[in-house]
Amino acid sequence: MKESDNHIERRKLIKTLGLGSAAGAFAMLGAEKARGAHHEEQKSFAGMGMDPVKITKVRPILTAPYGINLVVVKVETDQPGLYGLGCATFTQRAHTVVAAVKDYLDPYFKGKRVNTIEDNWQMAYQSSYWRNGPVLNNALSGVDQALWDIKGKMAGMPVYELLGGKTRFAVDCYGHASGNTPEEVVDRAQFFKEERGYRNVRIQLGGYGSTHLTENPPYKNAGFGHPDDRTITPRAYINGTVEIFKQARERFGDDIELLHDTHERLQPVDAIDMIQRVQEYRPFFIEDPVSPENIGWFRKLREQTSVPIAMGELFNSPHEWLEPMADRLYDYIRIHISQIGGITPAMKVARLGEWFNVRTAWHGPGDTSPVGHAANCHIDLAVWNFGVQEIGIYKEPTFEVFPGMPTVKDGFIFVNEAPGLGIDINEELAKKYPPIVYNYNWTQLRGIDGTPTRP
Ligand code: GCO
Ligand code: MG
Repeated sequence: MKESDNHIERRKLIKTLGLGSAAGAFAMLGAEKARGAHHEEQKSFAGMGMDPVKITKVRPILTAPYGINLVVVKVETDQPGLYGLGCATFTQRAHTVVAAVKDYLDPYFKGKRVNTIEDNWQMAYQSSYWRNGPVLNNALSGVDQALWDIKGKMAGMPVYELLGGKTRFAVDCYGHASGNTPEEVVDRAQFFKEERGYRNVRIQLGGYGSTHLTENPPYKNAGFGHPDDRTITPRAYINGTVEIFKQARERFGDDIELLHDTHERLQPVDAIDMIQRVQEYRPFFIEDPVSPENIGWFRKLREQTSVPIAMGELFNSPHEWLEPMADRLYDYIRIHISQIGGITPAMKVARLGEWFNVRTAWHGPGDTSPVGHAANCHIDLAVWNFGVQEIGIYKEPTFEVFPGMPTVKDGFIFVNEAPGLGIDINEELAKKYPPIVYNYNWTQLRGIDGTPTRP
């Protein structure tokens, strides 16, 4: 194998610095590499030992570079230039997370050590007495992920190395193919397969529950509800979903994995019916067949289908995932890792899943910030029971606002091979994309008679 420039560089560096600090040199090389992608302030903190670096500031950053409110937390330390980033994105209530970080976690964490991540997590988690909610968990996640980022920088290695190292070369992912007609959906799936090299594609007819199929619902004609409310007709949604699976299999045969998100929009018994009807088309998984409130239906569902089930993006509390996981009632865990408090708890969920053959499929659409994507992928690289990773298609200015964010090639996600999470934020640029006014509409779902329906 021809000695790459990399090797020549490395040999030169070690020569100049002398073996004593080879480790530091390697880290510096890593940091050098990343600097291209990183903000200028970065420098190597490798080999500086863990104690006594202290937290000096915990700051929320709210930005919307692609029209979705993202909350990123920056943890600053008493070491000049040493800081970490973490995702705290709960886009539906972004301002409340910002307040929780600013008014509670900043004063709480001031002066605390950066290296005692587990202790910091447990003590902060119980500091509100009431716990396990989306706002406080997201706020805590921002700090937790940032502390892993800092520890990686101090150790001079990517976070996946701290989590046990790679068990695969990259992260297999899936894309979102949707359209208003079955043909449009299958065409979009073809784009992912043939132009992007994806092996896994999620297919949806219209938005979740195919609400575009219901026009002039009776409750609106009767002046009930709000004109912007969305409406689901379960039969139309189920038939449409069966049709897109049918047409996709006709076009691609088994040369593609097909995923679908029911998004908890059906009555459990209808979800069982739909899953039985698409079973012949061999879905990779059906996601959120029931709402977290209907977890009790899982056993009934499991008894009636062999279709793999994915669940969990709405989970905040261990009470929601523990027993169904231990009872092997689903196959993929879809948690939005900031919703449960970050990398520290997510690693525990992943490790637990290993014993019940539940694989990871962390939540990763647009309302997971690029920092959250990096955190997802570092875990994905390190855990044995990885399943698949959701990720959207990102465009500028996102890459400029978040230098070092994971990239996708041929349906695989690659993290930036740099110390920590490998990602940074350009705060000046982020300020150019102030938060948007959140649009609730998509959650305002009703049945044709106006009955509120879980979104
Ligand atoms: C998914 C999800 C999302 C959510 C969204 C809520 O599987 O990607 O269901 O699309 O609806 O994250 O804000
Ligand atoms: Mg979903």
